[in-house]
Amino acid sequence: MLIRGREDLPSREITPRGVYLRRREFLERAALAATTLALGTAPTTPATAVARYDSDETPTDEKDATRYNNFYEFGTDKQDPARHAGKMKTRPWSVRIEGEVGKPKTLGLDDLLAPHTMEDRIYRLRCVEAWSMVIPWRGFQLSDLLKRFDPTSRARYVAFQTLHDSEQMPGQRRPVLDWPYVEGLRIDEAMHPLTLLATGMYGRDLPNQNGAPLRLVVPWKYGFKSIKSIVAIRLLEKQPPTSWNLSAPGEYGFYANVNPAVDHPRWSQKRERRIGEFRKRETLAFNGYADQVAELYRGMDLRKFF
Ligand SMILES: Nc1nc2c(c(=O)[nH]1)N[C@H]1C(S)=C(S)[C@@H](COP(=O)(O)O)O[C@H]1N2
Ligand SMILES: [Mo]
Repeated sequence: MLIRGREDLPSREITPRGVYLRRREFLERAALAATTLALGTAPTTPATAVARYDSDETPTDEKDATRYNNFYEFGTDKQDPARHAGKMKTRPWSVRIEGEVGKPKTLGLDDLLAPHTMEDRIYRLRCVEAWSMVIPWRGFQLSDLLKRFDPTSRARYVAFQTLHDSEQMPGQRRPVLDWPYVEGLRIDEAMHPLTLLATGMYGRDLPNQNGAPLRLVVPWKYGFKSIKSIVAIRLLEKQPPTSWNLSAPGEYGFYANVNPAVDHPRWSQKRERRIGEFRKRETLAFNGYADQVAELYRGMDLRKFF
């Protein structure tokens, strides 16, 4: 079996290195130029429309983001995924889309990705262990994928499942978690424009340790919600079980919204260490995305639904 090289990937999957940065700069200049034209004067505030979902913070060093990972399928040390995930075969790869959809289907990765236009977005990632990073992701909105499969009116939740193969994922030989890793979102969270399926980061395909070939990115929730190396997406009427909630229900809830006001039972969530920095930063409600997502939880007691 040949392992597919970059040259075999659909061309829109290939973003030349550095383009994500230049593109952002270009869009900002273009928006600025358009505003200047329209007003006939230099604008006093920078254009924000194109950067709405982006963080304007400096991305974490790529070496840190690819060598300091949580991916328990490859071991529980932060360095284990970079050391051991290389063995995982990410082509061919298929994803099952099933449950409360009009058109359940198992699709090869290329067919799954084909109708989607990749975008680059810089998001913060905040782990429940109180560290954070800023990552330039490449991906597309989960909502665009879900819509293709015609969710039924009973679809209230979305469940995700990681590959289960202890040959390729040696960490699955130990009962650290109940394998395979599973995660879930409420349907409105899944359909939110901030929620991405990522296929790349830093202008390249995802390294295996970061969840190749396809992972979830939910920037306002603790990192464990962003499940890696997805093989199944299931739409459901009932709330699905999630790995960390099964493992320690008192410590990890289903919602797992970043919330500095609700401490983990064993440590504070008020502050975080940005990887690459020494000083601590204040953790922001919903990881700084409150303007976009707080509305989803209006009227909910976020201490109870943590
Ligand atoms: N399948 C799977 N997905 C996973 C994990 C895991 O152990 N297995 N760890 C989670 C946790 S705890 C975090 S913080 C993020 C880390 O993502 P990163 O390594 O790309 O920074 O992945 C999440 N997704
Ligand atoms: Mo995490």
